[in-house]
Amino acid sequence: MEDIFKKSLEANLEKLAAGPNKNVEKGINRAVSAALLDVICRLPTRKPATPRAAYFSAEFLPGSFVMGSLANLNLWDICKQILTQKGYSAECLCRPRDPALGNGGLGRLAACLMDSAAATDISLDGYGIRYRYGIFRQGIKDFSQTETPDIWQEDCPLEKERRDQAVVVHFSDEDVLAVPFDVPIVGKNKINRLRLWSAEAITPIDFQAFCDGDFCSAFKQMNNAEAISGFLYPPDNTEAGKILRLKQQYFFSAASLKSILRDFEKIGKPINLLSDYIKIQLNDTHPTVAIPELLRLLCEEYGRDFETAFKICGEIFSYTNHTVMAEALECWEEGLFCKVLPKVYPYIVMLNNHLRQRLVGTEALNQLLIIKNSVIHMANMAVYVSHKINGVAKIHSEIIKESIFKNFYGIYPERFLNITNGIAHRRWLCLANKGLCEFADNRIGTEWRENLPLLEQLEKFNSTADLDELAKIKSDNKKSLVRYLKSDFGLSVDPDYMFSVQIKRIHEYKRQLLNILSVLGLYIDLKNGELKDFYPTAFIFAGKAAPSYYNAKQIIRLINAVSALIERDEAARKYFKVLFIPDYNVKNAMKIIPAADLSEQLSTAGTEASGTGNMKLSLNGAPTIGTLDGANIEIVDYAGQENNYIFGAKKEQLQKLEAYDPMDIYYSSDRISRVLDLLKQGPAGDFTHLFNSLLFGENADRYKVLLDYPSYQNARLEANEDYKNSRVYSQKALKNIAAASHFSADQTVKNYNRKIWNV
Ligand code: 26V
Repeated sequence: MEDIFKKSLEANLEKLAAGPNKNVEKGINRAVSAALLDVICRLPTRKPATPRAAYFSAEFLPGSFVMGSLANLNLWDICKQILTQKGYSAECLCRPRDPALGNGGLGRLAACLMDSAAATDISLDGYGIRYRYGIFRQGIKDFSQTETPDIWQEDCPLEKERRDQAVVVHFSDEDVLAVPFDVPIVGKNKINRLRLWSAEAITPIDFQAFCDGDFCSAFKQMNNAEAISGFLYPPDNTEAGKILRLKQQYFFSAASLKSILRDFEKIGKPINLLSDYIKIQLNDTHPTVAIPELLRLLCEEYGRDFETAFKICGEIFSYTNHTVMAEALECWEEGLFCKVLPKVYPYIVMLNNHLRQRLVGTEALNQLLIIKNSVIHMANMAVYVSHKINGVAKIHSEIIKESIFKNFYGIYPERFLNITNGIAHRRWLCLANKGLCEFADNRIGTEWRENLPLLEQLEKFNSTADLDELAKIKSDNKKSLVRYLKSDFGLSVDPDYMFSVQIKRIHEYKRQLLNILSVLGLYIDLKNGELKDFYPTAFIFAGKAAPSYYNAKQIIRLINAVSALIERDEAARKYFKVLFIPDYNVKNAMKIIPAADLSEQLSTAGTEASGTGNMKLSLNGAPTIGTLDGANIEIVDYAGQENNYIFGAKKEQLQKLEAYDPMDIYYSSDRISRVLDLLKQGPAGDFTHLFNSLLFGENADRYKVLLDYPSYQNARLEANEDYKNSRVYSQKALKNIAAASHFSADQTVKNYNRKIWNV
């Protein structure tokens, strides 16, 4: 494989050198893609009759497909070597914009699982939407977030348009053409497929209007259809936004089912055997409209009765829950749903009646209903039909059984299971952290690259020489991040500072506010001469706030304001640096993560389903400062409490907490009131809104920032103290690297297959 790739790449690069040199970056990407395709066409092809699983997801955040394929085929090092030999920079491969077709963890997990399925020989295809605009590109102006469109579709050589396999999707007001774009997801012995659908108007209809001179309606129809794959998650605070979102969900669910059924028909088996051929994993509630749609198809197109169709659907579907935030569980007003999807709606009513009949007499039947007070609860429907329902970390899978799905759990306990998330280590370690990979290769050989659990053996390599080498690798990675920040963002930071890193979506429950308030607290201590021997630290943040999320945007503004405050103060600058890196995405994550000294995982206990950034940081040798929440719990179980910095109230303590009044804390703690008072027209600017949200109203300090502040500050000082002794700290890093061997997405996807799909 390596030989074929090498020959092909060299030949392609020669052509590139000989040709007109218009856009070298593009040329290099094309050359590498072509060489990859030469390898890919020799892999065993997709066999249409093989039983398979399908991952239905409204989000995929794959990062560069070229880089991902190189990582999956273990061709990255050789590729880099050849490019360097020929005088090109491998950096070019990260240059084109990533397809950023997701918001965060949910979409990134989908991409990691796809990569790992190909690597572990599991037949898993991904189905989603080819949004014209993925998540916005973030900038910072006057301390605040700006949003601009992200144009990514220009150059994606591994992607293939399959117009021949387009299908029509029907809505009450229009028919839309769904055109699939396929990307091969490769492993050493496997090609799977990511199929993303793009929406188009069906031309004959437009054309007629056009001929009739009705340009307005011809173009409007065209634009209406194209809007369906226009934007990732349109804001749903308006009726039009809601309708568009429902249309998106149905659009890709219906198109994907058609495509699957078409493949199944080619095998020539009776429809009753469909579930032997396909298992569908519903990634959160977004694709759950696939359930009534498949019921409808089985009844109307294949002539099955409802009971048979229901049984088939039960065998096919399973559902993963990714959040306990009530706001994120998809609900539709019955009227709206019926208006957009009148043919699908009756099947939801039938499901609701079926549930009512089957569970008649059950206590709390009302909680279980799919339709309540004219609102359709998609999560209830998913749980009622699916044969398996999983959470994404141990604690989260327990929480869903005792909270949102408590009543279902009482009736169907055997359906519920946990599958802890994992990460594609070939991307997050092999691609991102060359130094650490070589450190491992030199001590335990290279087999861990295919089998991450082997990395656990690294733990015993803890001589002073080993630990010093580990520290050197980290220091080199920090220098490399510093260069990147300078060249691409014009940001400066001293690589000798400790790098404390919080990178994730900005959300109140993730508590970036706790982090930045604590920085303000340290600043006050410094000014009062109360901060002794503090090791200089760079507090690094990155993440996007939803454009309509006011508080999250204020938190970004506060971070940047505190950054400026410290910058203006010569004494403070010697100890602190606050850095907000704009436009957090897969590419930036790959640069930041290997350079982190400390991983900030601060969510209020019980709110973060799992987290996956926490795993990536741990695998790259950053101990966690965090709460006992999500996968932090499992990270610490494997790596040891003594090698991490756990703080804050536990979930059980929070549940017992009656009548929490943050004002009590404000009045009883000078340390806390001093910090909070700075928010009110203090030196950093006016942040009265954040001040108020912490102290006033029914939801004052909803996420218990003030409650956990003192223990966070202590944990932070403890980590700072430990960091001063490089060997002590590297030993903790080493334990984390070895223990993160438990979080390979290879293992996760194998669990999905073993416990749910069996394909
Ligand atoms: C969405 C929304 C949208 C409405 C406002 C409130 C809200 C809160 C949370 C979400 C998250 C949607 C689902 C999601 O992305 N979950 C993430 O899934 C990751 C992969 O399983 C997991 O690691 C993260 O903990 C979880 O937040």
